[in-house]
Amino acid sequence: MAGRFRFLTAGESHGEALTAVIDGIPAGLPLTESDINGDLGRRQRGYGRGGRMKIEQDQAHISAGVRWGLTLGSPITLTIRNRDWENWQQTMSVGSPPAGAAPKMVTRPRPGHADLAGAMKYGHHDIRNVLERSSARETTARVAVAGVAKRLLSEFGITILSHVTEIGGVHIGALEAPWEVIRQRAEASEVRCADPQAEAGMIEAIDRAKAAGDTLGGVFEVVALGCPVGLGSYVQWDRKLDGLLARAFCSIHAIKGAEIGMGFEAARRPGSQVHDEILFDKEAGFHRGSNSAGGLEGGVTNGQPVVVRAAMKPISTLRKPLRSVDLDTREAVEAVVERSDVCAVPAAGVVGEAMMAIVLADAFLEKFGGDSVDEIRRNHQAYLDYLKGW
Ligand code: EPS
Repeated sequence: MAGRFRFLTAGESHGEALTAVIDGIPAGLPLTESDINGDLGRRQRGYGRGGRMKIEQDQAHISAGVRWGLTLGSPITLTIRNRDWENWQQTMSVGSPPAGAAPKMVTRPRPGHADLAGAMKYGHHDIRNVLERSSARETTARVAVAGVAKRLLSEFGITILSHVTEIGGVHIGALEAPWEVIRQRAEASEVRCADPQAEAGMIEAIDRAKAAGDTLGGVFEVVALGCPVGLGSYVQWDRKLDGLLARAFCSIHAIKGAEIGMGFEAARRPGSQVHDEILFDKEAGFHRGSNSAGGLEGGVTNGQPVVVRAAMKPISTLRKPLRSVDLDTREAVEAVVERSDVCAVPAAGVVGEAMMAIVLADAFLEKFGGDSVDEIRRNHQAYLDYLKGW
């Protein structure tokens, strides 16, 4: 990342809380906890989620960086309490557990999870020391951080939506609807899918996987509307916005691939069927009749919607476990079964929105940076006025 919008998260899945510190937010941005909590709720929902989501009601608490409803320009601290911690206080105790009460170690690594490689890397013999932090529960903190990024972007007309395009091999048909309609349909759907026929197929597939003790992955699409021309840069590899987005999306738990615009399909077609022709008229200025590029050319936004899709593998905790080897005995065993979800693709779409918001907020601050929202507004307006001359 260019490094204007910086953040770190901390916290174990069943520890006391998840925490994030964000640096780089300008002064004067209106911000309340409810700006963050809406998306935390959206991340928890979705057909195929497991028992944990019935326990949690994720809510962010702001404890630094905001006074009287406005950001101060100083770092912002967010905390989300894990309700389930009440049930895990001994297992996750910061001090040693009482003598004789040490919880059982986890020694049967799950194929697909960080369990085995993480234990070998950090020298842990109790896999709990790995799975607590490698759990996708961490995405709660990212979604909270992105609540602040989205609040900043919304001041400048940039909004982000997501919808599920595929679960367990069931995919949507052609969607000819405007983005706002797709957003509304996805928000009303249990699997966050805008195509009712595919939605029914996805729900059936999840039911079948659940009955078989299996899990399912899928694909979601994230779209940013309202980005001006010129975020990111073509001049250096680590400033290309497409590269930054691919990295951010692939950093989400269980994501194995990200594609931009037409993505992998562009590799199969001739150039004449891929590139978005350049048009001009007095009213619209420079514009395009299509958006195969997904809003990015040369690593720079071109004024079209920014479109990223990500592929999520099936969750690696299977109720009907795969073969594994016990770390202690070296014997062939079944992998450990932690309580988990059958499918979390709908939730992953909300996490994808979060990573899109964080990367765009960073690029936005790099382009229009200032210490206060007012200063950014002046820089932004001057640039928009300049673009009108094109
Ligand atoms: C998650 C919380 C976790 C899991 C899931 C994501 O809670 P628990 O382990 O207590 O059920 O449901 O994490 C995983 C699927 C994983 O493999 O780590 C959450 O808040 O999203």
